[in-house]
Amino acid sequence: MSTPKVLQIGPLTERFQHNLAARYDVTALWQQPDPQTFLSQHGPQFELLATSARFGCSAEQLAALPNLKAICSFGVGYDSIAVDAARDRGIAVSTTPDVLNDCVADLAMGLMIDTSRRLAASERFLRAGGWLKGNFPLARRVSGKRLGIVGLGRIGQAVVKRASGFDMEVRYHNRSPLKDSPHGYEAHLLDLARWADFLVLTCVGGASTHHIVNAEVLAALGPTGILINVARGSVVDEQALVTALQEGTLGGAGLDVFEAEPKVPEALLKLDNVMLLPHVGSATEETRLQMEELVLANLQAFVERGELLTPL
Ligand code: 8YV
Repeated sequence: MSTPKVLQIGPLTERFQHNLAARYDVTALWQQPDPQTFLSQHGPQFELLATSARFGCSAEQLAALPNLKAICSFGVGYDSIAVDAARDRGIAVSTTPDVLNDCVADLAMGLMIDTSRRLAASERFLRAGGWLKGNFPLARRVSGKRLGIVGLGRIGQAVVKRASGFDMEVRYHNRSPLKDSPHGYEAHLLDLARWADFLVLTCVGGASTHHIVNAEVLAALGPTGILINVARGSVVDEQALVTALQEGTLGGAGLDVFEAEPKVPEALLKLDNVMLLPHVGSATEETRLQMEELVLANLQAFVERGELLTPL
């Protein structure tokens, strides 16, 4: 049997590249001088595609791959993949769910603790010699606060599990209530924001959630409220967020994702009531290894049995 061909959209780790190349005849699209021209000439050769939440697969790319059968993506988000077009053509799509729940939830807790107790801000104060002149201003308690989750899926549940150790009351907003959830459901995001001390975003990105956290929601969260975003930058109206933080109508924000990442608005960099992270929710050695292994296992299952292990 000949080695199956795999088209890869963008690079992952060296280890992944090595393991992929050991099993497949890999074509690196990003290394082609003109990727779209390459696709229009060679697209029909490929039945398998490897990508990531970051690089995705656009509708234009998909259109140039008439024989594609499976897309195996690294990451749980699929807003960068033209999934509707893939579904219409019967192309199977896999992501890497579950293996990253704990790390993303850990990071969300870290952001909650940092933004309310002001860990990084107080460390900056100490390093700058501020302590020699006086005490750092009082921060805010984490334990016992009200936690509003936007998108109570697998990652949201992992955040809730951690929050129970902090005696937090939990409510959530999804498009519809979950059948077996013990937590209060808010049909309107605005009502959840009014109620919550922390509003934590663990929902999907893409058109269905674009800018759902707008100026009104931020105002409802209020001057002592804190927004945590470990989902996608597109969920938040970033300009409205900057204004709310500058004017103090929102207490603080912990952000791992941004609308135009890796570009972060200058105005956010100047603020002290935010913690800004470079999209590191799943970025641990352990989790990234499991994500890589799951992409490889999905490809293998599809080649051997025509089935993905973790289809969308
Ligand atoms: C990815 C992510 O690691 O899983 C996701 O959707 O956003 C991250 O965990 C990153 O985007 C890799 O492409």
